[in-house]
Amino acid sequence: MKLCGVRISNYYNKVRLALLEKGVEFEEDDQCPPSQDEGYLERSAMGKVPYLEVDGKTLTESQAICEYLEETYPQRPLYPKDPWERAKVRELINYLELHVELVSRRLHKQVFYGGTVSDESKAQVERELTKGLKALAKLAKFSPAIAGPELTLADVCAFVHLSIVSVVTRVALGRDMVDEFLPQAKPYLKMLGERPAFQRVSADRKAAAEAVAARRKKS
Ligand SMILES: N[C@@H](CCC(=O)N[C@@H](CS)C(=O)NCC(=O)O)C(=O)O
Repeated sequence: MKLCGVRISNYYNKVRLALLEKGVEFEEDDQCPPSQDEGYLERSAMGKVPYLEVDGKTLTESQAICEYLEETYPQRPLYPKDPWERAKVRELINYLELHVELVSRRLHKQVFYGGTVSDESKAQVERELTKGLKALAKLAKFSPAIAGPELTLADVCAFVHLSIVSVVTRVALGRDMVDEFLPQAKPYLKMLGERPAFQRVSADRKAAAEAVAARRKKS
């Protein structure tokens, strides 16, 4: 089984973290950036990362990949047993990804790729993020994990996504919206960051980001 993508990607890191937390053995091709080349689209139909190669076949979409891993490797589960609690974990993941991460992603063009985002788009993002983060604050338990006492896939998602949303809103909007609407997030992310798998993924993400910055400076 091989995980393909790049270590600066939050969705790639979501799957990598899930694999590491579950203690599943896997190979990695972390030099496999998103692409619209025909060959790449055969493996990842939208040209996105991550994708997982298993026995010559590929699977895309981080959530589908994580659910496949959960069913195939039930050890060290990242979902609670109770169906209601499992659904609550999925609910949190949807809030994090659809109503927070995907919204703030509209600012990436400016923050990471030297482009510009119009004031109108920024205001729209700000409005939608306010709604998404307020909603997340209602659902998040932080007791101590985001869905309750046990670490779940929702924590993995919160870790990889909230840290980016924090930076992106600070840089593009001049306000850290995560900190504003989820003041518990900072100590919670710090606590997660002390787990070995989280520590490792963070360090590797940082190194990958530095390598990208150095390459851009050269070219
Ligand atoms: N819903 C997808 C999102 C994956 C995604 O957006 N990946 C980004 C990198 S973080 C990507 O490949 N972007 C390139 C593109 O959109 O063409 C998932 O959960 O896997």
